[in-house]
Amino acid sequence: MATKIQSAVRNPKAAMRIDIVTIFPDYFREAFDYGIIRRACAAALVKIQAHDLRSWTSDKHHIVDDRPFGGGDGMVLKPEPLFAAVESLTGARRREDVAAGKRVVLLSPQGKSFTQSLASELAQAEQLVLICGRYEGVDERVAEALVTDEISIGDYVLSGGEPAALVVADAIVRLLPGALGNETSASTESFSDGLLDYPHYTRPSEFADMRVPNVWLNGDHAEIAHWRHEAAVKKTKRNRPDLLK
Ligand code: 9WO
Repeated sequence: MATKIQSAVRNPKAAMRIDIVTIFPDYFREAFDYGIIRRACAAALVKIQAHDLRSWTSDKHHIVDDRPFGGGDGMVLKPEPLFAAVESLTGARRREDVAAGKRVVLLSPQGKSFTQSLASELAQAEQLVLICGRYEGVDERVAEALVTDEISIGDYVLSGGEPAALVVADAIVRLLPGALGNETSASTESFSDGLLDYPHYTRPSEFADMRVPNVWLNGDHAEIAHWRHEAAVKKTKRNRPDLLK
């Protein structure tokens, strides 16, 4: 007998929602109109919308920023429009009221690392709200009391959270069931086995004095699988020795 307990995962038939909160919604206008992500949107696996943070202001000038307490250069995103945005998009006014299947993400250099495994976890959600910071930062009460996940895509400073939101949305949407063909499991396993991808070659077998290694051409699938693995280990040693430890 089926219970009525609702797990924290999406109904596989319902589209995931991705709501992006930004002061530059136009930045995303064409970003999802290409390739796998476009097909996933067209197939209604996901509905992605970019929202203007200024639409959640109530003053005449739609002000979203203010000067930092304690002084210093630049401006900080005010908490009120961000709390209003998340409330209208999720129904929650605080982190602890965010429903189990929803995640409220702040893209920030102070976040935890975005990895393939975090992408897989977030791909289970029914709704993601991606908050993009700007100026010198975001009022810390947003990170403390509103967001469920503060995420960094890498150790560098951007001019805003928007490029990071694109990266996170892309990595998640391609994992949604039906977004890829049958290559899905292979292309995610190449990271989950802890190695970089193996090199790929195509025709011509000789180009400008550069030959494709013979083992790649001989059609022996077992031997090719062996050399692909060897090449992946070699490349990982050279470029990402940290992954082998
Ligand atoms: C600016 C700055 C200047 C000197 C020293 C440290 C500093 N940190 C920042 C900063 O964090 N600026 C942020 C720019 C303000 C909010 C949005 N910005 C942002 C998000 N930059 N980089 C990200 C980001 C997000 C996710 N993963 C990596 C970077």
